[in-house]
Amino acid sequence: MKLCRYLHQHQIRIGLVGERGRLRDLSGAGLKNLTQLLEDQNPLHQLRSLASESLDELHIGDVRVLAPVEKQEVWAVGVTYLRSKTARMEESDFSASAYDKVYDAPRPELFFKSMPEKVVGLGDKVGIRRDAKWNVPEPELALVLNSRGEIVGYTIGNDMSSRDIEGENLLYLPQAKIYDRSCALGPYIEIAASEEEARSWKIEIQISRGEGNVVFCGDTSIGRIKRTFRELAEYLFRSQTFPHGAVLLTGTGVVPGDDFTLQPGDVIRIDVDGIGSLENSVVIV
Ligand code: DO4
Ligand code: MG
Repeated sequence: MKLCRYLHQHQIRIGLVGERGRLRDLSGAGLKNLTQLLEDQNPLHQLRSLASESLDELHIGDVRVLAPVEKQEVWAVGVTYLRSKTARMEESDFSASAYDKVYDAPRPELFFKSMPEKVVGLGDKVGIRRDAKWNVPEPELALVLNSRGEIVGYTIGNDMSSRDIEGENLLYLPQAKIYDRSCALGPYIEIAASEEEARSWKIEIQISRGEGNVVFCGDTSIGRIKRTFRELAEYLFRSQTFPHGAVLLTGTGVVPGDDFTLQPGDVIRIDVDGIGSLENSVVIV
């Protein structure tokens, strides 16, 4: 079941997305925010019960879809796919052994990505830094976790990154990863899927330039992520509380060739089988 956070008639509402863009307004059944549902002891049961009520119906094309995040911090894990490890070892002489080691180490790489209010949603612009020369999107599955560290759902994430800054020195990672418009999430949260099902999904990316020329496309299977989702969530919640829950990006497995960099105006589209499509155009920040 797909949940959506959207703006309609100047109000933020929560809706259930159905076939052919059908959107049912859950606010009418008393659901005022996402967190209320994510924190429920049995979100799926709660959602089914809300969905059985008679609800106003809209079309997704008539509303503004917002990033599916409220007060949740966004974190990310890195080097969870072999492709990510090799790409990073190639971009950096200086830090190559760090990437090599973390791929096999028991403790994963975890880093802070974004405050919720800085996340951009479907149709918003994502940023490339004005002081970076080599910029890429990172298409990633994102885990939606409640305050108990339970995986309640999945959404799509784009971990925008500056590879030249990251490659110059590992200590520059926060500057390569955290800046205005560097994190996109959306469009929906898929609530019902198990980890096994999510691991069977494909994640695809397409980057278009100018009159729709495709300048890069690629895909991978979510099942290639080296670590289990439970393990990733468990490390995030070790010695740290998230009173409103958190969103955790699970790493990228699709990296364009070394001669590719994003340009302003490029359109990035990320598709995940079980969730939908997240599309954003690029702007310099
Ligand atoms: O250490 C660099 C970041 C890794 C990352 O973001 C990824 O693998 O997706
Ligand atoms: Mg990443």
